[in-house]
Amino acid sequence: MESGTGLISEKQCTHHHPDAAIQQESSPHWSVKEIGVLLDLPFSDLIFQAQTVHRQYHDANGVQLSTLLSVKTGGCSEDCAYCPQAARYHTGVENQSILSREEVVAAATKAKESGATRFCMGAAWRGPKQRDIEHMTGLISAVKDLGLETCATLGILKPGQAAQLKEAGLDYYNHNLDTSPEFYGEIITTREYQSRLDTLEEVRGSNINVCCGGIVGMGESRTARAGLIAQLANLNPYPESVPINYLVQVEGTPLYGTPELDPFEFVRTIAAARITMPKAKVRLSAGRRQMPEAIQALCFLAGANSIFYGDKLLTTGNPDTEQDAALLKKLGLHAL
Ligand code: SAM
Ligand code: DTB
Ligand code: SF4
Repeated sequence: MESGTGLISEKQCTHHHPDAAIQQESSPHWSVKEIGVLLDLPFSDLIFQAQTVHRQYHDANGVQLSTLLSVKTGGCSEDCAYCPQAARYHTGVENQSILSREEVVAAATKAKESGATRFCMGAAWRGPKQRDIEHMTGLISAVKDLGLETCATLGILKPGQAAQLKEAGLDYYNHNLDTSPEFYGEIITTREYQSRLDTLEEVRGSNINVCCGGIVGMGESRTARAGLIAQLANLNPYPESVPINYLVQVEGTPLYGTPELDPFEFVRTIAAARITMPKAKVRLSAGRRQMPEAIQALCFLAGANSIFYGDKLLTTGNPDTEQDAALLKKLGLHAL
């Protein structure tokens, strides 16, 4: 990769494997080291490269808007160190059993009226049971009937579950790798990295679009951020949607009090995602409420072209829609 010139051609794959041509077409192989080189570039060189790639593949001023709804909140059995919904941490999140079809339709209708095009339903489960899948299929088809794209994030999927969700009209499934394989054990011990890759295979195998990203600001190194991006970029094919979350520190979680990461590191991570996954929608995800507008603008410049839109993420706050509409207007960005 030429550094500093900003002249990008799709990365050449150097593998001599018989499938190399296919691999290159859908997902050129990136090493952690190469992504580390990108992250180490002078900031302006990195942003220029990302912006150049962005303009080759996307409407430079378009932003996709997704609204989140927690359809089942709190009481989760897992130990994800960032998560306010894990039962074992005392975060003040109130448990809420699964919402009814009427409640979800009301929230989705409001999201559509506000301008969202995708509605993402999250559940605090290790993974869904068969009766949960049956309830979710009802929610998915009801949201789909409103003319919205549907997304769900329900945890680990067992064989056959993704097919049922697809059948109900699910367009995207979100399942994050969260961080690099090496740092992962510091954050989660109740499920393996491999289980995440297996769920992503289930989703891919059922022809559901993959939404997969991670979290930045958990005390990881720059190399760990490169490791996360390498994992994502080397999925074959890479995800259609890549949410990059900036850790929302919630009191009571083990990661509360983690030294704040310099926001430029977050912007760099967005740029590396854009360069390595040129066709993906890269989402500037959690953490925007804590982020100055100027940093958000840098994220758009670095190739982010999707946001969570609506007053709430799952349990924590997000900028309100009026504020976001004003920000998009100021920056001359339009909804996709
Ligand atoms: N329980 C399911 C699972 O873990 O797959 C689905 C919901 S879970 C809350 C979805 C994702 O939200 C996590 O993988 C993580 O990337 C993100 N997330 C959770 N808490 C967060 C926080 N405090 N800050 C940033 N991202 C967070
Ligand atoms: C994703 O990558 N980020 C969203 C969504 N996928 C499900 C979740 C962010 C959660 C932030 C903490 C909370 O609100 O509970
Ligand atoms: Fe449970 Fe998901 Fe939170 Fe982990 S991230 S504790 S699996 S809700």
